[in-house]
Amino acid sequence: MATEVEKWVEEQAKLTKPDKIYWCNGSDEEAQELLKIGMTTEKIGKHNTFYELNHKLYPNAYLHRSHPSDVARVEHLTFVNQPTKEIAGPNNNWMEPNQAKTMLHKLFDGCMKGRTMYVLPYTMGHPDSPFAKNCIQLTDSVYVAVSMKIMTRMSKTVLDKIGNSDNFVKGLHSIGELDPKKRFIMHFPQESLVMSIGSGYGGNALLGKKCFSLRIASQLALKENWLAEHMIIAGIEEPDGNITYITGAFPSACGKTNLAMMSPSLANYKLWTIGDDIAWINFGKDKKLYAINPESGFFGVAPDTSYKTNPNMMETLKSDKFFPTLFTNTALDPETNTPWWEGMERDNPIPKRLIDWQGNEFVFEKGRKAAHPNSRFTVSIYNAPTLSKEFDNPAGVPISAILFGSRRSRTIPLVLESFDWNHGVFCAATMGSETTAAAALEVGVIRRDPFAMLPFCGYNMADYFAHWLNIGSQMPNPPKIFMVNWFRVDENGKFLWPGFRENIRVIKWILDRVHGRVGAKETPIGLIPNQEDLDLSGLTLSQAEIDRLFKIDTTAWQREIAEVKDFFEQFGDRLPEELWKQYNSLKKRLGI
Ligand code: GTP
Ligand code: SPV
Ligand code: MN
Repeated sequence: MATEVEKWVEEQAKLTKPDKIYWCNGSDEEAQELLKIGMTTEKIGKHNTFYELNHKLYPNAYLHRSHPSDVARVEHLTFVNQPTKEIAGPNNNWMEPNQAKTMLHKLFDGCMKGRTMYVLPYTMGHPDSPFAKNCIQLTDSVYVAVSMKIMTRMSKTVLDKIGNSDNFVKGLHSIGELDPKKRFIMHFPQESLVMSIGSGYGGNALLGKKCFSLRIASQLALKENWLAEHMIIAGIEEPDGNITYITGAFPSACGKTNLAMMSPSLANYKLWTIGDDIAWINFGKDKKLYAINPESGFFGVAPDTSYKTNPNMMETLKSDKFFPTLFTNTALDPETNTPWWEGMERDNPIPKRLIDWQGNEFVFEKGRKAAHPNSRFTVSIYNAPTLSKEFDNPAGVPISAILFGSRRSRTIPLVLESFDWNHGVFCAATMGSETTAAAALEVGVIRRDPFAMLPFCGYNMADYFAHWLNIGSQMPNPPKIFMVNWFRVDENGKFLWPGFRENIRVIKWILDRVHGRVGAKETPIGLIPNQEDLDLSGLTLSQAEIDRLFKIDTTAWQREIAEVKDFFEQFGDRLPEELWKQYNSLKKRLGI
């Protein structure tokens, strides 16, 4: 008797018509085989899928060059096909589910002819965790199969766990023709199904990541009273040895991985990593919030990673513990056969010769980059020297503070504590981030990215805000909520705050607040530190710069208030009344 998994795989094979079906077990030997296929027979454009790097300097490392048109998530081709447009919300692209399936079936029909279909059985979360989910992804890409071994817990035991039930998350993926015109990433939350075609890249193709662990999981979380968030999880050890756990949401490319791996500049503070991108947060029996990281690897931005900015990540990339490590669309130093990216010049002189991310001889020219700006590494979290001993704890860690951060040159101070949970939800719901500091300085273009979840919430964000308000109302002592902003600038557009390792100073104040050790100063927008409580020892900030980090710029806030109104109005009646109440109170406090 065929199991439900076997039946589903069979059906998808009938549609996609692969030459072969191979069931993966997640072992190192298997990864060796897949890498070999990628280095010999499988090609992306003119390049082999994989290229072996110098294993003396980077043990276990391989380079992958993607199709040049396939280098990032594609939000305009990403759809959440809820039963109605209203349920999907203004924050999602939507298609009627049956119509979407008809269209996709045409694209998937025969797309794996001449190729192998890999069946990937994996769990998101530790298999012993009550919060873990069993998943099956099908793919015709060895790059995706090897990446999923690193990013998830892949094993045949998942199949035994699923047994005969049909309770598993389904992902069907094919690189198709890698044609942007035939590229779609479509979600069917009602069926816990993701169908993705035409891209082999990260969040488009590793379906356990953004597609399942955020878009589909956020919908499950709404139904089941938990939270699926775009957040880091870390434990901060204070000099007395006590560890406090925090989570933090920052939009893509706004500093999550760096914060999750921070090497604190303050003596006797340590940071223990649990996750750098996704947190699943559930109520414990004690009615406190507990977080797990459903992933088991980092898919991190390479440019700017260096021993100066993120030594722990450099160590992770050079570790020989977990096999293998992938580099995607970085440049190559042909002399040493090692990956190279912009920012490495902080540690060593730029090599005389470089091969760019597309495999061509790099010609140095102002503004030209050798590595793609969104080039990434895929590496096991077990390689991290800062890995928390709680990482595999099936229950997760208790959360005492939730941080929200983004790039704001003028409005949000270095750190701000919300008055209470509902005010914190308002702050997070109105979060915005500047595309680049330079552009923002001139024209002030800000994209609203509530909770850093705009591209990842699998349903109407108005309902998501209501869900957060509801979660808070179930706790007598909810975690404190803070806004942080490492990106305020001076009159010349230069970052005022040194950031990176120095961010521990802000977190120290946050912990002091959590443990009731210091007071705070009330402002119209929230609570800020009394200056003597913020440890700035050893920094060379002038009083004027410190003032500027916390200044409330009334003109900027007037504009902010107007933008928030426009943003809220697109949700119509669905927006919780509480958020308009918060909005009106803020206006009154600011005297606008
Ligand atoms: P995704 O993987 O896309 O979700 O990104 P992320 O949020 O993990 O961002 P990441 O840590 O990779 O950082 C993105 C960019 O922000 C890099 O260029 C970093 O150098 C920069 N960055 C991170 N932390 C800081 C900081 O404290 N100060 C400044 N000025 N830049 C920072
Ligand atoms: C992000 O864009 O937030 C990422 C990379 O973490 S991806 O996996 O492509 O979504
Ligand atoms: Mn991310």
